[in-house]
Amino acid sequence: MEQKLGVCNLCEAICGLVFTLDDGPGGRRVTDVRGNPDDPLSRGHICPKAVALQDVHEDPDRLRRPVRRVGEEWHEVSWDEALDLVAENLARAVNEHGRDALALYLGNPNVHSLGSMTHGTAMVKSFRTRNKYSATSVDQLPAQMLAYLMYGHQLMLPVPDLDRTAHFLVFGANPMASNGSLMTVPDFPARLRELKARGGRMVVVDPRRTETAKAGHQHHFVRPGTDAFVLLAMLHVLFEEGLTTPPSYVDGLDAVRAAVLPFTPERAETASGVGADVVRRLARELAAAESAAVYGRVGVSTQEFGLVATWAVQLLNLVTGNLDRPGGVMLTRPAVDAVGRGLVGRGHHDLWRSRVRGLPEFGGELPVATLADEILTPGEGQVRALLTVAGNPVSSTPDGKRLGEAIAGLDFVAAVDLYVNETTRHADVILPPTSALERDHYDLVFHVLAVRNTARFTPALFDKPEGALHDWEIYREIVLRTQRRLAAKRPLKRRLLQQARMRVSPTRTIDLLLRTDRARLSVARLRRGPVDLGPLEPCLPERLMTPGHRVVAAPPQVLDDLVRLDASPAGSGGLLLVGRRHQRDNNSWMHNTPRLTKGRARHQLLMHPDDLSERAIPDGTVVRVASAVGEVDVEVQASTDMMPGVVSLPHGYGHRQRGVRLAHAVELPGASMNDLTDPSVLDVSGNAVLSGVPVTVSRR
Ligand SMILES: Nc1nc2c(c(=O)[nH]1)N[C@H]1C(S)=C(S)[C@@H](COP(=O)(O)OP(=O)(O)OC[C@H]3O[C@@H](n4cnc5c(=O)[nH]c(N)nc54)[C@H](O)[C@@H]3O)O[C@H]1N2
Ligand SMILES: Nc1nc2c(c(=O)[nH]1)N[C@H]1C(S)=C(S)[C@@H](COP(=O)(O)OP(=O)(O)OC[C@H]3O[C@@H](n4cnc5c(=O)[nH]c(N)nc54)[C@H](O)[C@@H]3O)O[C@H]1N2
Ligand code: SF4
Ligand SMILES: [Mo]
Repeated sequence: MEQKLGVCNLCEAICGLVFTLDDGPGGRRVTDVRGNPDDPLSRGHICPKAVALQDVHEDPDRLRRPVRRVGEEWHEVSWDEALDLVAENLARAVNEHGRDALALYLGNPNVHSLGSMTHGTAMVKSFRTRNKYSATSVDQLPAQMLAYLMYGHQLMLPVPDLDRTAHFLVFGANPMASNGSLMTVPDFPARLRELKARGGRMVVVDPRRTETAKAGHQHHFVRPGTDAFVLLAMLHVLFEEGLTTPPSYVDGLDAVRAAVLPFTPERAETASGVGADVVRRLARELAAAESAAVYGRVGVSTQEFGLVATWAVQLLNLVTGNLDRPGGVMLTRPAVDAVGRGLVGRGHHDLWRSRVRGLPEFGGELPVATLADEILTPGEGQVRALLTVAGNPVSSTPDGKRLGEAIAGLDFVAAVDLYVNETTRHADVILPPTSALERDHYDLVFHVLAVRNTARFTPALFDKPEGALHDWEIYREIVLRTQRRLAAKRPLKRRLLQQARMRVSPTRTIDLLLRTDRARLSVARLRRGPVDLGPLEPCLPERLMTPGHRVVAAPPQVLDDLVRLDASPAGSGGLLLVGRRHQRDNNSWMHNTPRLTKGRARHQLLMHPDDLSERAIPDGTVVRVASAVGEVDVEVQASTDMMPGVVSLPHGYGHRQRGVRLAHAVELPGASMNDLTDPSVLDVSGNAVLSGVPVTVSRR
């Protein structure tokens, strides 16, 4: 028996783990997974998903060898054959139709893999296509764009200082289930208990009385998609009542004050259902708190006014003096400063636009909601081939059904993925990397977003199996083999430099980065265990990356969109659909592990009993949910936790309808929420609108 430190890379909480390994007849196996009580960040926390790391590792359905699709059948092929096939066809698309003919889609797990961060990004750059897409534009694009506009870097995202805050105001996030996002907070429940014990308060604004809302002190229902009205009205009140105490290094506050003038609490009440008195109280309580952090996440960023709402969240922290203050929202100082050292670019906006809909790029990416248009619309620059890496856009992006059909018609599709999913089932070749337990890990991104500065390197639990490749080795091979076949060669010197970089392992790269950063750590040091670098520290305005180190409080892109908000029609009064996460789900995957899927079903459409009786729909029956783009059939469940007029469905279900059979586990019921979401409606940032989708619900 042996115990080894490890990490869970399934969500942003990045919990430190202790694995117990035993040698048995079938070889070495994990026999126990626990939270590491000595971990300075996660302090022993673990959730049910961590044990599923083992299930994925041992899952017979997980791909371990490259596979090639012939018709509906998959055949194992050698790495050489698979990689050459991919290189040949990617190069062909580029050689025959130009480099924009190749589209790339990067899914969420890339951010959770060291190899993807060090080598995947290099692979993506090497293709120099404008058709670059990722899960960012169905998630946190407004936050990144704002960080770029206001603070000068897309990842300069102030994190709630949860361990010290006196007042935590949450819009559109459910950290009790999600364990936090753009806020790496491994043991949210414990930290919340501590907040309460020191007399702090948590207030939640959400169209569903969520697990988080129930754990807090106050909860207010808000009509989906209307947070901007509430948040702007709070700013309005703060200015009106002279409750602002902004720092000195801010430009544009006069413009902000003028811009929020039309957004009164009364108007917020009409639009959002949050009472004008409540809006005033929320603003006054925020200003009066000894320290406060306003936090908005998926529910706020994936809506029609996501950029404005996300901006207003930042502004509330700023004008109440809570930016860069202990207990407020603060920047981190990780052991590898990915932001300060430029490992991630600062960002750029609207340097080019998408071919079909003319949507602006951000940071080199186009909104994934327009990928199907770029595939289906003929003309120069039309997408002919697609490479997806750790993603499932058919399940995760608006009108997934249409996107799936579009992908099925492409000349060539390749995927780097562990599974045949709703998207990769259309691939010609799937290249599976090693599992998370077989590779070294350091969290380049999530330490940047963590509520405490710590550093942790975890070596692979198992050796790389014979005949397997790590993801970074797959990226390296794709780059080398494709470049050889491209007609238009880049200058030799650049190619050689790039090839040399691709050959250095992620672990060596991290070691170098650790050694040359402020804390002077190393992989060798971190092999002995994680290191605590202390609580978050004030560091502004010096670290701002804007000209003159000033916060840009009123970016024109936001002010322009206030005009659109001002003119937006009041809701029709019909039903609005929102999403939902459960602790045992992980986006669209991990439904193949019985340990996570057993127990009470959780795929249902939640609906208020009054809304059910108004339509004479019996609780528990299968209903038809229809939107502007599609319809799904799903079981309905009455819930007084829903705001009347709002229904909620988790995303990432409906595998069978999209052609995927989960052989190893029970066949899950449920439908894909993204068969209902509408790609034609976008936030000004280009982010998809997944919250507040107008739907009808009827008996079948
Ligand atoms: N309606 C609705 N839609 C949503 C959301 C919502 O709230 N509502 N949430 C959105 C959000 S926040 C996100 S982040 C996206 C996620 O969207 P995606 O990133 O497109 O999808 P995932 O479901 O995360 O699928 C990840 C895929 O990566 C594979 N994978 C897992 N680990 C690895 C690995 O180590 N290497 C490789 N190569 N592959 C791996 C899995 O098998 C799976 O197929 O969904 C978005 N879509
Ligand atoms: N267990 C689990 N954990 C996860 C994931 C997972 O799939 N499962 N996914 C991970 C990923 S990729 C991410 S990005 C994070 C997301 O982390 P969170 O942002 O915490 O995600 P959700 O749980 O979807 O919470 C969004 C909340 O917004 C509410 N909401 C919907 N529309 C509106 C609106 O218009 N206004 C307001 N105020 N609220 C609204 C919803 O009711 C929901 O409670 O979670 C991560 N952690
Ligand atoms: S909260 Fe759960 S899924 Fe997230 S990192 Fe921790 S153990 Fe893994
Ligand atoms: Mo996400």
